[in-house]
Amino acid sequence: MTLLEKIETKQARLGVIGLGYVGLPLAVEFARAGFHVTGIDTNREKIDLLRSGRSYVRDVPDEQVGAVVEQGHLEATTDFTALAELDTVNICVPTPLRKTRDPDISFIHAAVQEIRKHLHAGQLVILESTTYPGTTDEVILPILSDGDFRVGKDFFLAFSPERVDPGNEQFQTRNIPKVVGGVTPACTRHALALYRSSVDHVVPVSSTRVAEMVKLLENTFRSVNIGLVNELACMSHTLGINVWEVIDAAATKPFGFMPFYPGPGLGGHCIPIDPFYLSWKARQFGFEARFIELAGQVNGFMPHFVTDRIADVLNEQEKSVRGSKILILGISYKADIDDIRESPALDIITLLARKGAILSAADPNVERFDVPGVDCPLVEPTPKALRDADCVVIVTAHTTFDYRTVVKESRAIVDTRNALKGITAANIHLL
Ligand code: SAJ
Repeated sequence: MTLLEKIETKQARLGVIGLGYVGLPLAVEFARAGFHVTGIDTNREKIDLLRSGRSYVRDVPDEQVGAVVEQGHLEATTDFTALAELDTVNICVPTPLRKTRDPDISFIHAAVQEIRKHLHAGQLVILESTTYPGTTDEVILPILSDGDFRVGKDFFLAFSPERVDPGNEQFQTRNIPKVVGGVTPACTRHALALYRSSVDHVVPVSSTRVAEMVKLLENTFRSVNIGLVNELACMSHTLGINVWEVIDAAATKPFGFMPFYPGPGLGGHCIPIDPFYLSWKARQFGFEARFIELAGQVNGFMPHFVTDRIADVLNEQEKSVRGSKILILGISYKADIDDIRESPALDIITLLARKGAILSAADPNVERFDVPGVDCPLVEPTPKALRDADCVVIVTAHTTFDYRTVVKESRAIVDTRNALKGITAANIHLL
């Protein structure tokens, strides 16, 4: 039976390497489509949770994991030798930046080396991790082709960018169009066949480089537009104009405009990072990606801008940052999630700690967090905690916060997300 036939009859044995916020939803979606899926991750704790039918990704309910594990459609292991039995492998591992802001594709490398060890005829390998254009062709293909296997004949290789939007209840793996680019047309055909089983809409493109670039355009688009409104926020503050009102009014334009909103900075493991994969690659060819670098500078400045606004608000009370009690409301990188990676709240906490503030934080979605060398306990945002604070800073606006109490009890509020939209009060200071 050919791989295409195995996929079409759902007898193909699928694998997903990397069971994070991308890999786990994908593995579960494949399993719910009726495939036998082997999830592989180096994190023993994740594997144990999955084996006990529990999820650790907010967008994937325990019930979904429990059902596919119970049916035997999803197996989880740390053992890469399982690859020898698999017909397809999706790589969904992290692609962070090094301290030097260069791409770190060591996780991709490690996964591909494991795949190489167990590569057999007819296997389909798909990279989903966001990376620079050329990674699939220049890094993965040579490793998998170093024996007798020929791509497009003995094995198939493609790139398909992940588009998971953590916390988005409207768009999940099944109904987010999937872009797919193969090394050869046969590679594309096989990858499309696999995704058609579990995703409503697949979008073939002519190469892996195009597919890699699609993702980077999507995220650079966001980073640059967020940078634009962040600069506009700083400008509007200087001009004494309410930038939020400006954006809301501009958003009434029924065409040619898409609202983005200023904030305390850019968080998450994608938008602050992915564009620098593109600028790094462009620089190898002597091309300076100026918009990417500029957006990075503007977005990276926002925690400093917020800290200055806090100092201004305290100054109006004839207080210094040093010795003032500052309560940070919301520390995840965006609303209604528990992820604090790259969260601007951590930068703001660090900057305020350096100035000698007495810090505490409140976030109903975050159970623990740590800013090295900084004392910032997690507290309940009780009326007393709000009253005791010299300044309350809304850094992330969870929809579950009761802002009425915040406005009523707080002496001064710096609202970096316009969370108190429509409430006018002397103690509220907008970004
Ligand atoms: N942000 C703003 N202003 C905005 C929008 C976002 O300051 O107008 C901030 C957010 O607060 C957050 C950061 O930017 O700190 C990133 O926000 P995001 O909405 O881009 O959310 P992510 O990074 O969790 O998910 C994004 C996806 N989001 C959307 O498309 C809405 C998408 O770009 C990718 O699918 C995903 O990253 C990824 O995995 O690349």
